Formats: sequence, structure tokens, C-alpha cells
Amino acid sequence: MSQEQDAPWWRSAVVYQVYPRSFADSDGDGIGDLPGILSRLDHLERLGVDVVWLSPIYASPQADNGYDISDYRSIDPTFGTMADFEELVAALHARGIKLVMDLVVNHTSDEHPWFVESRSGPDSPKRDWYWWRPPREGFAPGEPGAEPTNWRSLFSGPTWQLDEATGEYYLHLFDTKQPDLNWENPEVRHAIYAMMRWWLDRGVDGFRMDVINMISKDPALPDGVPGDDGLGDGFPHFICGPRVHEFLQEMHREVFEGRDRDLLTVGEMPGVTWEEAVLFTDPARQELDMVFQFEHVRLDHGPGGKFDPQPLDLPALKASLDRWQQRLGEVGWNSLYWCNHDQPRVVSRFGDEDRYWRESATAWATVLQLHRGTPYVYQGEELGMTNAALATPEDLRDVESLNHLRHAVEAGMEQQDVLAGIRAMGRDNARTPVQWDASEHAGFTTGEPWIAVNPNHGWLNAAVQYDDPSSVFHHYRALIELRHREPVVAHGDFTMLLPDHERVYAYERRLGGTRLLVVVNLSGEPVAADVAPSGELVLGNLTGQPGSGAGTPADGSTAPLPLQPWEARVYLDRG
Ligand code: ISL
Repeated sequence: MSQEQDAPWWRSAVVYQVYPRSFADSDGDGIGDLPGILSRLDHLERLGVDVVWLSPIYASPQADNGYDISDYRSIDPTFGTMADFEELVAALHARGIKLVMDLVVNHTSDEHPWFVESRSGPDSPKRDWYWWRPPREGFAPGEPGAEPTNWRSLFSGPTWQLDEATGEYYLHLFDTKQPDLNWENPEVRHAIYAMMRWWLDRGVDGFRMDVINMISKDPALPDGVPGDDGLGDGFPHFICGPRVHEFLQEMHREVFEGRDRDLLTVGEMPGVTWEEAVLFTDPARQELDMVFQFEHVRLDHGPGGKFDPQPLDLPALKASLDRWQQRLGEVGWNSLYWCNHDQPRVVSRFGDEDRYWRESATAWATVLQLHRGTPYVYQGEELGMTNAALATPEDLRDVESLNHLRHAVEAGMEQQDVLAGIRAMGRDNARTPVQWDASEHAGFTTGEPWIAVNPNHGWLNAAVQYDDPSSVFHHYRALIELRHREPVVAHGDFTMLLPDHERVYAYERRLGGTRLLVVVNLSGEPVAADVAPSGELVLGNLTGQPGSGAGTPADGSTAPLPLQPWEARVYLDRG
């Protein structure tokens, strides 16, 4: 068997992320749901994706839009019923599309029966299912500084919440309504493994594991280095903690062993290094198939963090992605993404959403999709959807942004300055309803949408793009088709070209005698790229260059390649 034939199926697969709340609403309550997804499967099949990753649909009070689960084995009525779920799985499988669920097991909702029982008292049999600690030595409950560690929550403020009834604190790395499970307790781990098997038995094809590199904390719970806000950086003490590999290997044994190879597991890992990612994704270690790393999507974070964005340094981006390509090239595997429900829209963040909207959206797509790894397309990214029009605090829905706004203003920042950072980087940008057509609510709902539809849906929508061969949608479709057709895309090696160029992203992929050359002008000015095309122009992003061999054969010239603003070219030389 050739290396390609023996490779796992997901090395040539493309995953599409559905954020169900904003994908399609079938019952007019203004919130997306499972029947709504079912009604849009033609879109996914036409795009050509192989897997759907469904953000959480479990019972949840929706404090963090479902990433706060109160019953792992039921479908939240907001999204539908278990029958709706089973119908969706069957319909996806009938179209040859797999379904991966979002597994949120670093924490539950504070309304989960496990936590309700745990907080009922210090003698509760489930007390040790969560992290409970008394106030810091010498402090009374509720006294400033009494928190057991000084860690800063990812959603602003301290990571410990006082439970008045018992005078003890519980740990929540995220919102107060998201208490962290204690993975040191084998009862917790085995309850989670049983739940995972329960979903696999219902036809699920794998899991995207939410912040799974946070499940092992340093049991000594040491303080972090304090920042300006007096809170400490806990990352060194809960990111890739001492037992994380042990837990994932145990999960693999308890859940996946003996199951067919047709499953996909991807771990979301804020702060993971490539060194750790090699360990997580080395098939010999039987932990995960791939991870979501964050190095490339933190390059534009300024001194003030995520909500203090800085212009992107392209050579730094190329150096980062090249490092991951090289280090996870032989052992391990990369996931590839710009967008998801937590990141701003790539065309607004790194492209030009005005003059060169189509060109820059398709330019960034071309850069990402032909790297070595499994690409993830986030709902609406295939349409070039842009950031939301977030004008006032009333437009915000996301707990991370709302907590940040409150804490930053309390710390003395001007509201309009805080809002400027949220407008650029807030997670609501990615959570506006998918724009299906030009009708009042973009075809998303017949009711009042839970979050405003972007006003640009009048011209930016799927219906318009289906009939335009040079649309963003058809460019994504062509990129996915190229990955499915040409083994060099999934299995070729990777060489970065022009690493120091400030405006051009160029690389080549080789497999046997085949060479794929990707060269993209990521600027609004014409540029001459010093690369030597060979073979055939198989894909371009300028109007009239839809690809599939329609381009002009390269003459092999070594002269610099002239590129228009935001022009992307892909050459295939079969040697
Ligand atoms: O917003 C982020 C990206 O900069 C991160 O803080 C993000 O919250 C982090 O990557 C963890 O995300 C995951 O866990 C959160 C949930 O809010 C996110 O939606 C989920 O993707 C807590 O479950």
C-alpha cells in the first residue's frame, strides 16, 4: 500500500463547523436548530466537505451558548429533540458526511446535577467531582485575596467563586457558571468516558474536545505571576498539566480502542506548543488525531491581550505556520483554521472587507486550505462573511465580551476604547446568522434573530454566490475539490518560500515528482513575486480564473511573477 493509501481518511478530509445557534432556524424562534441544519445539507454537500463539527447542542442554560452543559445526554430543546438529532446523523451519513460532536468536559454548567449535588455540602459524595478549596490561609471567606489561587479567568476576573453556603470556593477557568470538573477523580473520568461511548453508539463519528489541555491542573494550585490587574497568569499551572497525556491515553483506551478507524478526534488546546502537539498527535501514543493550536491567531494580540489588536506581521505568521508544518510534518498532524466561533472573521481581521472583499477572502482561503493538515471551514467563511456591526453594548451577546467590558470599565478604561477592541476581536463577530439570501433576516429565521443579522446580507449571501462561478463559495469548493483530487495536497511535504516577504505568502508542496506551487499577494498593491511557476495554473482567484485547468500554462519563467492586489495562484506540475 502506498503511504497515501495507508493514511488515515481525515488527512484528505475537510471539516465544516456548524455553530447551531446561528446556522438556520426552522421554527421561527430566532435561534438556529437541528431541523434548520437538516434543511441546509445541500449547501454542505455542494461545498464538498467531508465532516460536520457541531458546536454543543446538549441541554444548557446557554450562559456560554452551550459550552456550559447541564445534561450531556440530552438535546437542548432550543435546538430540537433526540429524534431531530438522529434524523440529522442519518441524513449526513446518507450523503457521506460524518458528524463530530463538541465535547466540553473541562467544566460543566453550574446547573448540571453533578455540580448541584457537589455544592450541596462538604460531605456530598460528589464534592470531589469539582475543585473546592477553603479561603487562602489567613483570609475570611469573601475577603479580597481570599481566593485559593490568584489565577485570572479566561473570561476576566478571578477563577474562584465563593459559595456562601459552605464558605468554600470553587474553580472556574471560564465563567462563574462553568465550574471546572476535577479530572484527578477517577469517578469523573469514567462518567465522561461512559457518556462518550453513549454518543459513539448513536452514530457520532468523533469529538472536538473543548480546552482539553486544561483538564490536568497542578494539584498544588500554585499562584501565577501577577499582572497589572493583580491577578496571576495561571496558564503555566493548568495548560498541558502533569497528567494530561495520561488522561488522554486512558480516554483512548476506554472510549476509542476497538472502534473502527473512521473516527476523528481533535483537541482544542489554547497555549499548546508544537513540542506538546507532537506528543498529543503522535499516532504511536494513541491520544488524539490532531489539535487546534493558537500561535497563529494570537500574533495580532497586542500588549493588552486579545482585545488590543495590532496589525498582522506576515513574516511572523509565515514563520509560525512553517514551524508547525515542519514540526508536525512527519510525526503528528496539523489542523488548519483561520475562523471559528471564537475568532473574528478572517476577511475583516486580515483581509480587506471593502474594496477587495472577494479577492482578499479567496486569497486567505487559498493560503490556508493547501497547507499540510486538515482544514476547518467555519460557517459563513465559505461565503466571505465579515465581522458584525457591533455598535453598542446592547449589540453584544458573548459572555467573554460582556465580562471583559464590565471588568475593563470597572478598572477605569473608557467604554468606547473597550468597545473598539470588542468590535475588532469579539466572538460575536463570528456568531451573526449565516447569510443565506437577501431577505429580511437573510433567510436565517422568520422570527426575530437572537443576534442581529449583518446588514450586508443584501449582497453578501449564499443565493447570490451559488450562481457566480467566481464567488467566494465556488473558490472554497474548488480548493476542497483540489484537495480531494490531488494527493500532493493531503500528503505532500511543505516548503515555505519568500519567508521574509512582507506581502507575499508562497509555498510549495511536493509528492514524488509532483509539485504544487501556491503564491498569494496578501496586499492591496500589485507585487512581483520571485517564484518560478511550473506546470499548469490550476486555480486562481481573479474573476475569470475559476481554475480547473482554465488558466494559462506557466512558461517556467524565473522572472518575478506579477500579481494583482490580493491575487492568488496555484500551479500544479506533475513532473
Ligand atoms: O476566545 C478565545 C479565543 O481567543 C478563547 O479565550 C476561548 O474562549 C478559548 O479558546 C476556549 O474556547 C473554548 O472554551 C470556552 C468557550 O467559551 C469557547 O467557545 C470554546 O471554543 C469555554 O468552554
